[in-house]
Formats: sequence, C-alpha cells, structure tokens
Amino acid sequence: MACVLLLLGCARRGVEGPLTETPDEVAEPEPLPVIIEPLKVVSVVPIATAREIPRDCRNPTEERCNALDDDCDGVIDDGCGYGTGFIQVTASWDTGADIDLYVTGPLGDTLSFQRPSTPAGARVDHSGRGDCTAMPNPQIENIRWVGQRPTGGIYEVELHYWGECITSGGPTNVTVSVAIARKIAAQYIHSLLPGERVRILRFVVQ
Ligand SMILES: [Ca+2]
Ligand SMILES: [Ca+2]
Repeated sequence: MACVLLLLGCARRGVEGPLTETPDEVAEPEPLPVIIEPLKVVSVVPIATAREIPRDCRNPTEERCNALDDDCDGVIDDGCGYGTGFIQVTASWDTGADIDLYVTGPLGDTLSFQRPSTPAGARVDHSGRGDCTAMPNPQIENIRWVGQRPTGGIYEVELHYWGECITSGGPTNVTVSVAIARKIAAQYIHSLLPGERVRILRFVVQ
C-alpha cells in the first residue's frame, strides 16, 4: 500500500509542479505541547451544618442529573446538557424553589446568573429557576472553568434561596458537588430555608 500511495503522490505532484519542494511545502515545526500542571486540591472546608454525601464507586450507577457523579468518571452529570472543565461546581435541589449558586474565586470575581462568565473562561452554563420557569433541568445550577487554568487560591461556594415560585417551596435540600481536574473533591447536602444565603463550603486549589 505504501508503494501505491507513493506512486499516487508522485503522479499528483508531477501534474501540479516540480518535484523539488518550495518553501511553502516545508512542514512547519510541530508546536511544543502546552503543559498545564493539573490543579491540585489543597483543602475543602464545609460549614458545620452541611452533611457530606458518602462517595462509593465500587458500584457506579447510570448518570442522573442530580449534581452527583453517579457513574464515577469525575464529571458531574455528564450528558445532562451542561459541562465540566478545570473546575466544575454543580448544585441540585429537591423542591420547586428557585435556588441560586454563587462561586467567588481568588481574585474576588463572583460567578452567578447575574454574572455568567468571565474573560478568563469561567461560565455559568446552566441556571435553573425551579417552578418559576419551565425549562430542562429546572433544579440545577452549574458553573465551570474552561479555557485558561483557573487561578490558584480560595474559592467560596454560596447558595441563595431566591424564592418559592408558584408551587412547592419551604425548606429545600441542596446538593453541591465540586470536581477539580476531573476528580470529585466534595459532595455535600444542606437544608436551605426560604430567603437564606449560606456559604456552604470553600475550597483551595493550587
Ligand atoms: Ca459522571
Ligand atoms: Ca449525576
């Protein structure tokens, strides 16, 4: 096969031009690979009222859109229409309330539905409104960092009970998971009261 391809190549080149290579035909040197040091988790500190959700990957299950990495591949809710990245923070809740997720990075920039992206590549790619708005996955919020490696330092994750919408509300259990470099670094649940805003956890990466 190599000989056939060689012959075809010579024939084609013979039709189009001389056999000697012009400067344009000299292959560009391969670009050096971009080495990105993986993010490392230094610490995760939840508030006292948050309960850790045990992670058991001996028997992975089918992924569901629930802010948990059910299939244990390090991606939270893959296939649900929102994505992962260097960092992924996902919240899910169990009533029709409208819950909002806020993440503040080391530079003081806060991501939420109010500020859904930063020039550095962080973005809110799903913002659920509970029973307030008909939409896919209305009880999910997802924030992820893509593009540039996120800045090392302290990240603070907050939850805000925005409102009870039309139907069900009341105390609402909110699950929050954090994936860093495609590994689950934290998964907690916290009961949020109407109007409450809490910093459910902070984590440090480098
Ligand atoms: Ca997964
Ligand atoms: Ca899931």
